[in-house]
Amino acid sequence: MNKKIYFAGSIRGGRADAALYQRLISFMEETDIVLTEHIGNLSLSPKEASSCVNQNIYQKDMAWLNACDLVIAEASVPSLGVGYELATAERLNKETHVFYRPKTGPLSAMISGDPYFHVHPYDDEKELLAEVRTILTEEK
Ligand code: 6IA
Repeated sequence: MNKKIYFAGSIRGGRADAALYQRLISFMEETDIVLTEHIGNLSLSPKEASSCVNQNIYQKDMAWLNACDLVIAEASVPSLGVGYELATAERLNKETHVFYRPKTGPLSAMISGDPYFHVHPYDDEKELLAEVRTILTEEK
């Protein structure tokens, strides 16, 4: 309850799963706090931005990553930014869970081959939400 979650999902890598991110974020917010709820914003545009805007995004996201209790990533849509966040989460020693649908495509070996990450393949949204609920109710 009231864990601070850093949710990572693709933005410039592609928005095919944006509606799924939105539903997953709402689900997690029933019990906990999602620091990065903008990832599920369906009107978020992945277009190019000024270097100043990019620097602000980077600094804010790194501060949230530092402050979070755990990281949950949906990595079915490959994203450079999500990969960077996962490597940073490992460096910061954050508990990190990575979800992906094998049906959509294989996960990068740089994530599935790194024993630091808790990797969760899933078939459908029901299974995704049930596994996330289990993670969020675990006492640490
Ligand atoms: O390489 P990607 O864009 O797919 O990286 C996505 C990941 O990087 C997400 O998990 C976010 O935490 C982070 N990220 C990338 N872009 C943004 C962003 N605005 N705002 C917040 N976090 C971001 C991008 C929109 C911009 C055009 C104004």
